[in-house]
Amino acid sequence: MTSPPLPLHFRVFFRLLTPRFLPLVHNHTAHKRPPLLSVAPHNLSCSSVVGVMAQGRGSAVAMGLALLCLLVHSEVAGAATFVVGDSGGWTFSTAGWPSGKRFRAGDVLEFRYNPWAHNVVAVSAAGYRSCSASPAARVFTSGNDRVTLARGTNHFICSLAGHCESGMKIAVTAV
Ligand SMILES: [Cu+2]
Repeated sequence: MTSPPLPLHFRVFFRLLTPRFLPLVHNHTAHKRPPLLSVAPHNLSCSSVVGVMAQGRGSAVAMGLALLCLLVHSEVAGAATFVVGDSGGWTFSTAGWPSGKRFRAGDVLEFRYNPWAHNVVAVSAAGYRSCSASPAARVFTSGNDRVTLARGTNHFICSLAGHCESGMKIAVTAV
């Protein structure tokens, strides 16, 4: 015996209560860039590896660890998350939001919006200019979409009628 599904308006209501719609007011600038991987099992840290190498006792293992340290600190640790539009979220007049910010390939854009009112579509430069999406375009509709930036300029629009024309579009260049 299963109970019938909740009526749609209840489901919408509960959906709006979920935590991801509530924290719109917190934390709108880029998060700090915490290392994704802490290379410190037991007493081993990157600095101790460097110390071992400096003392001329470098082994293949230490070499490997040193390389890993380099990788972790240069690439992976650099990934940051940006909430698009900051406290206003992904909405009209967001087009100017990227200006003055520095994005890197691998950084994540988090689009927060009401999924009943908007969407996010990854488009080409031409699609950005003309506010149009090709049928093959990636479309995001969750209301809390995380999109990883590729190197170069990444373009996104809302494809609902008139929204892109009202500034619901961003071009984000990642280096
Ligand atoms: Cu929209």
